[in-house]
Amino acid sequence: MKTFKTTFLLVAIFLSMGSVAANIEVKMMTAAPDKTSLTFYPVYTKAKVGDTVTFVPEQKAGHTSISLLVPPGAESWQGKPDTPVSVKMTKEGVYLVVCQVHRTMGMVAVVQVGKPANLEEAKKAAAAESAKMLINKDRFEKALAMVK
Ligand SMILES: [Cu+2]
Repeated sequence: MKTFKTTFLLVAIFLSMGSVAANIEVKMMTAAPDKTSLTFYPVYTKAKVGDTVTFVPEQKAGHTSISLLVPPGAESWQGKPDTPVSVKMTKEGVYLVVCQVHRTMGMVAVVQVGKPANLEEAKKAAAAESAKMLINKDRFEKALAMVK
């Protein structure tokens, strides 16, 4: 009976928390359905604190997800080539992601978690990175324009 009460209480607490943490997939693609190439797909992702974002290599081309910028207090990450990497989003803010191999080709992504408190910092870092790109120089800017 005690176990039942404890379980009931835990379920009640869990339900009162509202939404359940989600698993969100961002593909790393050489050729994407929207005709773009060398891209994270989607380029912009919105998540909640507690969600997990997994970067999945859809085609093998050495795609490697690494964090370029994370909000203060959040952990950065460095994936391995052609290997999925899962990142639990524990802090609110804007995360900038690049493919280590194709960053100069504009293979980048933006993940927004909750409120974008560090948006100005993210815009500066994205502009500095975009200046080094050979193609798709506007990808970061377009993705950051979706941050609300
Ligand atoms: Cu890549």
